[in-house]
Amino acid sequence: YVGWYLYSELPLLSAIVRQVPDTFAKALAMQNPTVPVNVRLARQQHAAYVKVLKEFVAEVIMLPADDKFPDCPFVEDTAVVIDSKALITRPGAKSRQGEELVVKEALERLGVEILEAEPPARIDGGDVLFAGGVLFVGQSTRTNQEGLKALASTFPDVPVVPVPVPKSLHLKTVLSSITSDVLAVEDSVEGRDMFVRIQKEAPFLKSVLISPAGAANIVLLGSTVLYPSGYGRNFDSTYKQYADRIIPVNISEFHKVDGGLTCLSILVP
Ligand code: CIR
Repeated sequence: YVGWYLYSELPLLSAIVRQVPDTFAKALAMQNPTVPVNVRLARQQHAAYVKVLKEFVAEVIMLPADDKFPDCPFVEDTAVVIDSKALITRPGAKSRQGEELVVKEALERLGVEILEAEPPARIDGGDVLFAGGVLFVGQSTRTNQEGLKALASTFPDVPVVPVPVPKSLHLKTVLSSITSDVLAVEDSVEGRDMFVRIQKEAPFLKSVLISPAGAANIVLLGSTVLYPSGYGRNFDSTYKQYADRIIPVNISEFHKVDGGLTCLSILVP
């Protein structure tokens, strides 16, 4: 087992995911999808995503869906975990407040130290990017100053930096990490402005511009990149220079309600 630790690029991780509820077509969306969400297809896509995750993590904890919460598969928004500590968030959308309870219980079972955001703090995990040793926190419609402060007091040793998110749902809708020092950044005015802000704090971070909107939300597992293939584009050549392995994952039904790949899991060391 010592050998496994030495040679694997990934620490032993657990992943928390949550099943797709019957009410998923009622999930929040900034724009009503032109083609409605197909819940059956969403479940198939979710299962395929989980299957990919299982290749990389020691354990996938599958939480049951709750029809009261159409957005419950987007677990990323409910907790921010670094090392063995977590901030349980207070989701920014009213209809999502309460989703965090079962996630908190799952994290407790994993032995993670728990802190909780209290009103008036509002914060979604999708607004939090840990890159270059800095916690970048989107200031979006979902995450306020108090939410940022809750994060800062949970992780007092890490610098916490606000990044305005003027248009998109979350910070990570627009950018995410491809390697420890490269970010995939949406090729838009918003994306470029956000990256300028980030680079001010962490000048060694580089960027790769990605379009269309939403496609820069990727999951990094060791030196493997999972990227969303539901945008009708193949990004293999873009990511090849950064990753040993590239896995396209189609989550078209989740994109319809503003969800990306990172939203669908919480990775716990
Ligand atoms: C929402 O509006 O909250 C959900 N429909 C989408 C959440 C996506 N989560 C994320 O980007 N972390």
